[in-house]
Amino acid sequence: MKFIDLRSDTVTVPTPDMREAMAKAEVGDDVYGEDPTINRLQEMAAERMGKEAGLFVPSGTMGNLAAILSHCTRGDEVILGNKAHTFLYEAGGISALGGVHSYQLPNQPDGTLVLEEIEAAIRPENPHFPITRLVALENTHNRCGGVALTVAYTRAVGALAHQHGLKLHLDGARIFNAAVSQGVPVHALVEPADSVTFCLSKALSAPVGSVLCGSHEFIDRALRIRKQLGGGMRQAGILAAAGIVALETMVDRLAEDHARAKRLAAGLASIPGVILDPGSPFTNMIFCSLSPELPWNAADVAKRLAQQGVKVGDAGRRRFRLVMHYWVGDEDVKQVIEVFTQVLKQG
Ligand code: TLP
Repeated sequence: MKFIDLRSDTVTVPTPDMREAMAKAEVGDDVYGEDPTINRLQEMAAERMGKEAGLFVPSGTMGNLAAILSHCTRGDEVILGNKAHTFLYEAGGISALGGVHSYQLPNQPDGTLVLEEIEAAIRPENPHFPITRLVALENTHNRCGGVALTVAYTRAVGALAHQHGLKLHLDGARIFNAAVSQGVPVHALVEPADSVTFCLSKALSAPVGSVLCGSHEFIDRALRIRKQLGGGMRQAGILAAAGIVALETMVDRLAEDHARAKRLAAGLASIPGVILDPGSPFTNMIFCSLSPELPWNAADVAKRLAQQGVKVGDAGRRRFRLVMHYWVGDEDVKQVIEVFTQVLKQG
């Protein structure tokens, strides 16, 4: 059975152009710094982000972990949102592997942290307290519905952090979705951040990898941490080649995903029993719930949708996440609306 898989944009497989570039990629030993394709990707990534240097890492999780461990040492503290991917879904790596303490602030529905709350969370000098080192933001914000943070907000947080001698890290797993949806250059969105991780293997459809970007001095430290984490990948130019194609060909088209997500959301909202989250979709993610009169939970409905060829993520007992991506076309959108309608009718 052919599935329309909306569980995540992480399910995207490489395009034919990526496979060709992978097959032809020039490679070398990257631990010696000798993989020309990785070096090219890192330079391209740093240039796009307006940073001095880039570091290819196997995953967004390792990018965030290497960043936080490069900014902080054991017993230091990072201020981040209680819905941040790093807090919720990275297996507690920052504390398990880095001894980094987290101070969680409530994420607002628009993905932000309240500036006054950030300021109040910064620890004064006192031997009772951990040392606040870092603020971390996420853009787009996954658990806040794929909402994009603005340049103005990111600048305000950067200014606040720097005023207090802290650094700012940005989990920009989907930073290109944030840039395209707001019509702003990506470097403007990440300019206030001292470091940014962005993912090639999500909406950009590459099979593997993320790039961590920052100053030369920061990336030198992150390189050692990546080695400690086992992320020195040798001839991984084969993977980086797909990442280069992703950066060259997959960024501008993200607007198509956002437009399709809007069409799908409108279709779903018209089905009795489906309630769209307020404002959804902001970018490529749709969040919606079952209305209270329906007796089923999201997992049951997701199972029945899958039996009809549509895979969706359950994002709570009665809530779904559907993520639009390169491999979902206009016909698929129609099909998903039809299948949802049938499944909810049948009960
Ligand atoms: N997110 C995945 C799951 O882990 C939830 C998804 O399907 O959305 N930052 C953000 C904002 C992310 O959404 C993700 C992946 C990561 C980091 C981690 O990236 P990977 O999976 O490459 O380690």
